[in-house]
Amino acid sequence: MYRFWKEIGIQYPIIQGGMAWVADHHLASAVSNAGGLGIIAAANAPVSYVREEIRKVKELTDKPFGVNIMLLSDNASEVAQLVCEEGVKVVTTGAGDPGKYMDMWKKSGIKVIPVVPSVALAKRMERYGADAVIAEGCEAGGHIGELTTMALIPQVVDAVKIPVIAAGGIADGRGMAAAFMLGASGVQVGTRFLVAKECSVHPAYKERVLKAKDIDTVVTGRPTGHPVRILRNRLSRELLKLEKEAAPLEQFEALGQGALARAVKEGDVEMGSVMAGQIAGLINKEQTCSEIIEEMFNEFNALINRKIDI
Ligand code: TUI
Repeated sequence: MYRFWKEIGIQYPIIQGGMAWVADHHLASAVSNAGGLGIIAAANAPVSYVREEIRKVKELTDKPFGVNIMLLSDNASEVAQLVCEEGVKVVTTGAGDPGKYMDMWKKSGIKVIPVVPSVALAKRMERYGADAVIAEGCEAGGHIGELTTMALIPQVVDAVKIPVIAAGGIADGRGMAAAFMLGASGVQVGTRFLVAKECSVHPAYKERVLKAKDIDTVVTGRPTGHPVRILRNRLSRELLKLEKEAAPLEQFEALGQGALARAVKEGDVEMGSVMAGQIAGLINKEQTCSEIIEEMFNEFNALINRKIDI
């Protein structure tokens, strides 16, 4: 486990989630400079944009960083090549099976860390030569699988030999310690970095996350085959109404089209898709990435060194 992080070259076993439209060079460089692993999200962005983002991070930090490739994107294969051309050291993937890119990435010396929602996919990724997996429970924001972090992590840990990084519902040192108790070797954190000072998501989006309570997220889009966890708003109510009526898929697509960008860029937190994890209710202050990472790690250390009184 420690060898893995040493090879990547980061100080704390904390990876920033590859949040679509959110995880740009500002956030990625701040997380990397703070000793975690910053990630640029390629999402559906044009390849030229992703190239620029990579170059900007290189200007802002000498520390390692990665790129997240969202496999549902039409240009995933072009971004998959771009990371080789640009000498990116770490790739995380989401929303699909990155199998067909694996050889190319391994030949380029890239550390590949796919996000997986199940044991079966974790085992397949290990067979393909993945360096680690991020096992993401359905507490996470955005596109999710079926299992909770609590159930998923120990089952994936028992099924593979490569390091397992836990994601979904982790936003403080307690969550991090719990993940390590389940056998994880690190954590991926998304929602807490959404409200980081260096995160350029629209202030109205941050405000919604900071004000969110425990029960404020819902899962929409199940009928489309791509369930997505978002904060409740007019969009979520309309989507869930369509689900109840078993409306045709085109109607979901019409509502969902551009919805994430509407929230992230325009701050439309009513008809935009305000993706956030269930742990949003725990997050109530804006801090720098450095403060977030230091605080999480200090809490984690205090807990794992503590004898438990019963
Ligand atoms: O990818 C994510 N979270 C995301 S992607 C995203 S952009 C988007 N927006 C609307 C609809 C769909 C995507 C927003 N949030 N997390 C990682 C993740 N990967 N969660 C679940 C999965 C996953 C699911 C199925 C990974 C692999 C998979 O495999 C299916 C297969 O091909 O075998």
